[in-house]
Amino acid sequence: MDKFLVKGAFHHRLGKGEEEQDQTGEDAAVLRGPRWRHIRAQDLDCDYTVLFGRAEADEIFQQLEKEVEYFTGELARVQMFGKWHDVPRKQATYGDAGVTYSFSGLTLSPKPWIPVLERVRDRVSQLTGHTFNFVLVNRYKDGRDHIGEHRDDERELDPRIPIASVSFGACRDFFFRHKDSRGKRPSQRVDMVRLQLAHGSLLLMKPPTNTHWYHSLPVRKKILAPRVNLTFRKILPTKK
Ligand SMILES: O=C(O)CCC(=O)C(=O)O
Repeated sequence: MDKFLVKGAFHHRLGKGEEEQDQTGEDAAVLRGPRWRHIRAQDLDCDYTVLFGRAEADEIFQQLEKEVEYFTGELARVQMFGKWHDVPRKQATYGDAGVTYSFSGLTLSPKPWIPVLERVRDRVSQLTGHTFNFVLVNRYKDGRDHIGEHRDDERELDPRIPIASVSFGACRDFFFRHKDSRGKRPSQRVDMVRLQLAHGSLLLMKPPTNTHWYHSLPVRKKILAPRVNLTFRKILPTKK
């Protein structure tokens, strides 16, 4: 499926103060087991690898396209400054029975796992040693769909467990911005961290990254192909 160019599978524009360790190509990763790229900056600790080779990533992407059921109606809209807008992408949640999470001011239960999501989840768990009870699926129909700057620092998330972000489809830019370097009068100057998330890739966002850094997937109008991103999370049991 050539339209999903695995451009810069390991392409990461290094910011000042970031370290780069280990670099190799996708084929080698598939043959010898994944090679990690470690991305470090002030309070940022992420690891990146290509988890699925091209053929497997294509197959999973096609299954996701067929089987994931996205939110519609009110859940596909968001209120900003008192006005309702369509969310600029599609979203769905799946997870363990009994798990609940807050979304747009509502307490929701995810849909039960489907085999394609279990397949990706189990592969991530096998590789990282972490287990996940929830996944948020984001589908971007093209480069106009996006997600604005936010931190995944909700209190319901287990703060010790990384968020595992697995991408399929179009390769997209992904930016991190430090919380103290936002706005007109930042209290610190910290360089942004810019990544490209390739087809079949895994980005592990490890603590304390999401406490200190916002992330976003910016608009890229030249991108015409769709992309599906899965963020596997560990949600803490609700206190009774
Ligand atoms: O699509 C992506 O890579 C980002 C998704 C994201 O930011 C999130 O699930 O919180």
